[in-house]
Amino acid sequence: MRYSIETIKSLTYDGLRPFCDQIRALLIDNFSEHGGHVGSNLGTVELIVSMLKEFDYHRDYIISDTGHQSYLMKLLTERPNVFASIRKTGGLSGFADKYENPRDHYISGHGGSGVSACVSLVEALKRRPDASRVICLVGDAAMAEGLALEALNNLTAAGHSRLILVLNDNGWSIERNLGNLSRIFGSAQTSESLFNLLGFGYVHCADGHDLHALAAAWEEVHRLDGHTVIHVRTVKGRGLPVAEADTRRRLHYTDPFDPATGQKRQTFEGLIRFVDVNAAALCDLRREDERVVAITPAMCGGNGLDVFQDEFPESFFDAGMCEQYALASANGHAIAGNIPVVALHAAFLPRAFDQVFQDICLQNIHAVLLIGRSGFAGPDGPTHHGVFDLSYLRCLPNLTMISPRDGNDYYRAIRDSVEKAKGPVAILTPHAYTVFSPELRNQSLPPPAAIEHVSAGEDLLILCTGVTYSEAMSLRDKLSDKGQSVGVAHIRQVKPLDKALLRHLVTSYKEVLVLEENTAIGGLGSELALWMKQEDLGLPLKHFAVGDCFYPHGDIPSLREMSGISHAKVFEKVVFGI
Ligand SMILES: Cc1ncc(C[n+]2csc(CCOP(=O)(O)OP(=O)(O)O)c2C)c(N)n1
Repeated sequence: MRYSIETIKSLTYDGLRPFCDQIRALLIDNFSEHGGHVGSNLGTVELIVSMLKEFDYHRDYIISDTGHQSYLMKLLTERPNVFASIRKTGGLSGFADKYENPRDHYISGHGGSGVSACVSLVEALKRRPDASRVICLVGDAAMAEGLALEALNNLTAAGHSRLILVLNDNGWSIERNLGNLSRIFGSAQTSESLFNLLGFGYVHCADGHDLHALAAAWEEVHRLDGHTVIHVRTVKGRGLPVAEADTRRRLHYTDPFDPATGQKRQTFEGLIRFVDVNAAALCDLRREDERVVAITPAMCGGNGLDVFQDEFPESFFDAGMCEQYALASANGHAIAGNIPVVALHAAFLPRAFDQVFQDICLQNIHAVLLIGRSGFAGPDGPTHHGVFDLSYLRCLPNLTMISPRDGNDYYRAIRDSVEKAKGPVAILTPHAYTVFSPELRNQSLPPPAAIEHVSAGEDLLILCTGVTYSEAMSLRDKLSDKGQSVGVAHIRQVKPLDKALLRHLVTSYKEVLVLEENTAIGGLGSELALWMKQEDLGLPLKHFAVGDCFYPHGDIPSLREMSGISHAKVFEKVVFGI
C-alpha cells in the first residue's frame, strides 16, 4: 500500500485500521534505528491520518504547532527518504518545514508559535470570498505557551474562513503535563466551558485511536460552523510497550534504541552530558542551603534535573512550556529570599529575553541561568541552534557570563555562581558529552582565572570560549605540527571581560585568532576587535565565527565544517588561505 493521501482518501475508516497499524509498525522500526520524537508521533497516527482524510491537503491550511509530531505528515506527503534521512545532515528536517514542502506553510520547532500563525492566518483570510479552513494541530502542553494564549486572545468571530484547533491531549508535555490549564483539559465539561468562552465550538473525542470515534467527531466538526476545537484524547507512545510504560517521559524523544527494552544503542563510556552536571551541583548546593530552588520550563530531563526533582520535589518548579514565566518567576523567588536557578536550552531563551532583561538583570537579582545547548544543537536544526546567545546576552548590564570548558569546570561554575555571586549569572554549555570527576564535589579549590592561559606559545594566540575549547586545542596541535608556536587562552568569564589580563596575554603574541560558535555579529570577536583597536594594540586579529545565516540540521561536526569554524577549516584558512 502506498503511503499517500490518495490511499487514505480511497479507504473507508474500517480500511484505515490496517493502514494505521502498518504505519505504526513502520514508525517503531524506524525510530528504533534512527531515534527521534517517538512518543509524540506514535500517539498521533490515527489523528493525523483522519485529518488528512477529512481535509483537502492541497487547499486547506494544515499547520502543526511545535512540529515535532510531523513524521507521519512527511511520510504521507511522499517526501523522499522519510525515515532514513530525517534529522540527518542533508536530509529532511525533524520538524514541519516550508522549505521542504511549501504545503507545510511554516517552520515550526518552538511551541505556541503555530497557534499564533493559524489565528493570524484565519484573521487575514476571513474576509476573502473563498472559504478556507485553517487546521492547527497543537499538543496540550504547547497550548499553555504564552504565545498560544495571546493568539487565542486575539481571535475574532469567523468569517468566510474558520479555525479548527485540533487539541491533541495526551496529558504529557515532555514530562507529565502540569498546571491549571492541564487540569481544565482533564474534563470535557471544563474544557468546553473554557473554549466556548474563547469563541470556539467544542467537540470531544474520548479515544483518538478509535477511527470510528474520530470519524464521528469530525462529522460533528463539519456540522458546526465558526471556529471549533476538536479535543482528542490520545495515548503518548501508543503501541510501543516500552514507551507506554515509560513513567517519566513516554519516550518523548530518544536516540536509536532497542524497541524491546528501550535501551539506547550507543553509550558514551566515562562521559556524561554537560546538563547532567546540573543535578550533581544543584543537589549538593540544595543539601547545604535550602534557599536553592531549581526552575525549568518543561525540560526537566533535557536539563538533567530528574535527580534533583526526586530528591527535592518542594524545591523544584516545572513551569510548563512557559519560558517567560520560568524566567520571570526567578524574581518572585529572589524577593522571597531564595536563590533561583533556571535551567533551559539556549534555543528557547530568546522567547523570554524580556524577562532576562527586565525581571532579572535590570533588578540585579541573584539568579543563575544554566543555558544548555549553546552553540550548534545538531539534528534539531535552525529552530534549536543556540548561536546567538553570546551576542544578545552580552549586551545586558549586570549580567556575568561564564562558559566553562568541561564538566568539572562547569560544576565549579555552578557552585561559585550560587554560593558567591551577588547578581545574575548565565552559564553557557554546549550540547555535548564531557568529563566529570565526582571527587571534585568535596574539594574546595582556589577561584579559577577569568581567562585561562591553557597553553603557551609565541606567535599566535587562539582565544576560545566554552564550546570552542576542544576545537581550539585541536587547531593548536595542527598548527604546532606545522612549526608554528601557538598558545591557547580560554575565556571562561565572557562578561565582564578581564581586560587587564587580556591585555597582558595578547601583547605577548604577534597575532590573535578568535574562535567562537556564535554569530560573528556582536559576539566575542567583535568586542575584542573593537577593544584592540581602541587600545591601539596594533595586533592583527583573525575572527572565525558563525556566518550571518540560518544553519540547517545535521551532526555538530558537519555544522562546524559548514560554517567554517571546525579546526580543520580554520587550519586550511590560516595555513593555505582557503
Ligand atoms: C518554546 C518551546 N519550549 C520548549 C520546547 C521543547 N519541547 C518540545 S516538545 C515539548 C512538549 C510538547 O508537549 P505537547 O505540546 O503536549 O505535545 P506532545 O509531545 O505531548 O504530543 C517541549 C517542551 C519547544 N519545542 N518550544
